[in-house]
Amino acid sequence: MLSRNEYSQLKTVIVGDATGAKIPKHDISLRCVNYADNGTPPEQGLYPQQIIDEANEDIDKFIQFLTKENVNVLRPDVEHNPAYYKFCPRDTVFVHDNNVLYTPMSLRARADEHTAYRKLFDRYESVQQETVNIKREDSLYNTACVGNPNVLALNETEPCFDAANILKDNDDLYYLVSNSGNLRGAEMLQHFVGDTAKVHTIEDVYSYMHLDSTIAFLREGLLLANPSRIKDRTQLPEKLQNWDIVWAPEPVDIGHYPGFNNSSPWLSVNLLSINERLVVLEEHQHNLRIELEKHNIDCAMLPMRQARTLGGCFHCITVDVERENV
Ligand code: DAV
Repeated sequence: MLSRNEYSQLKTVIVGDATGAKIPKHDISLRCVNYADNGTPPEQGLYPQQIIDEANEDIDKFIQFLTKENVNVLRPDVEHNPAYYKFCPRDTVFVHDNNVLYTPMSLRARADEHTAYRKLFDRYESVQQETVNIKREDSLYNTACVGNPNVLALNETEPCFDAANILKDNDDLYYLVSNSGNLRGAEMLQHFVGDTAKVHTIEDVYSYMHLDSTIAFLREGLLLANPSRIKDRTQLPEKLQNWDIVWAPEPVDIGHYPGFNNSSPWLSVNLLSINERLVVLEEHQHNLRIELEKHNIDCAMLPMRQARTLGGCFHCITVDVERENV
């Protein structure tokens, strides 16, 4: 059985690759989903080589760490030349129980990204892989979202969501409704997982990309929350309201490459849990480390210099494929 939560002992993980990362062709999906709050997209084309090289150097260090922790590391297909990137497998690949879902991505340029990962699951005989193809017509996107966080980018013309809009806690899945996931997406996810899990939506918390710079699950009953988005525990689905909460301290802003910015400084929350007593944090986040240590969680402090530039820290750039399930 594949991973069912975010925190039990990690056994096998996919780690992304910055090679070939690019700004795709400009279209309505890129404008509404990635740049609703963020000026205009940079020109189409490969990211500057320095970004790609530094990201891959830091990925190599991360892989050395994972190997030392006896975690088996899988990599995206080297032959795959991405239309966007293969740096954040988390965005595309949803793993739960015996199921792998390649989600109906919000960006047109990411529609075929799943082909970089499919072969990695051939080794698991009983695992079912499903791809959702959608049309992504212009009517899916609402350009009124640009500059207005109260209007979401996705209409409800068809189900649409990135896998990183979801966090999993065994029999419960938490789904952020935002610019990268609509309500019909949550319904589709529920249909897909059937009676293996219940999908709970999180709404009116964060309009932009993904759930994993807003909440991280540390163990059953303990979560890390971003206080700039979750102001009060009543904004959480009922099942999470009685969990203990570590409120993330103000992040250390590691900045981004000039002209290329794909995320907020709150990628500090975007940690990868190795197990209930050890997580991987971006190396400058010492105040967060101190808070986590109070809960007996050790932190491996590792570099990810281009995290903000490319829009992903250690949670985004991975997919936990196998954990010791509880
Ligand atoms: O906080 O800007 C980053 C994307 C996480 N997958 C943020 C979201």
